[in-house]
Amino acid sequence: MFSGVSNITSIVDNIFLVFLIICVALFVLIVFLMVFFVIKYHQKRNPTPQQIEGNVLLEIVWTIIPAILVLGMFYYSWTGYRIMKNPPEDAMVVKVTGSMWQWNFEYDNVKPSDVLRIPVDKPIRLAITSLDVLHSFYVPAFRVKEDAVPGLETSVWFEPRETGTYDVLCAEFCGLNHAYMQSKVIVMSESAFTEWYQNEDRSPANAGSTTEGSTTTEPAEHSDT
Ligand SMILES: [Cu+2]
Repeated sequence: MFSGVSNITSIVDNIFLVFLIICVALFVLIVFLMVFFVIKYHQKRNPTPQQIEGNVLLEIVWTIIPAILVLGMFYYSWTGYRIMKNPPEDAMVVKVTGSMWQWNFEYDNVKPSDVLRIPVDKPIRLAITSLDVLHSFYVPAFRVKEDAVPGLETSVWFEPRETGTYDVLCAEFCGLNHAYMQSKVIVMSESAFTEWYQNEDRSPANAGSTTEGSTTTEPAEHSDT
């Protein structure tokens, strides 16, 4: 089925697609039955209403089928959730700190950055926290979202599959400039990443900007206030 720009994208999109198909099938069935019964039991054809007192077989069927369906949907989602909650041991860890109203990233070698630069096809684990209030680290293209909680380290992982630039948003209303609490994920080829990572220049200018790979999302208007 779907493949996506991260391994999580395909997991989430496939689950979403299966749920959508089930929901559409049920919708069609229910609407069809409603119309069918309205016509079949119209007053003209059934002038005298008939009293019906239960139907054990029917009740068993309409209990068991939805139960199986719901348990199946639960199991399928859980297989995805299990992957999302278990980062591989060899994942590269990047510290993510949210604060009003910006995201900051820090690497193992204490290199800071205001955008998240990562190598393609490598598992990345983000160790997320907040300096002030609740925020939520959100990369829509990766289908990755995790709360940033002051005093607590939360964690999320993914493996980017395509180089490019993707939006980072805050998904937890956190005050006046919540809407402008944006950053970028830049997925780079491994060699380009290593070159940047090993560069000793730790000034924000070097940490912040170069363009690598195709731009998949438009840079949003940025406010520094
Ligand atoms: Cu925020």
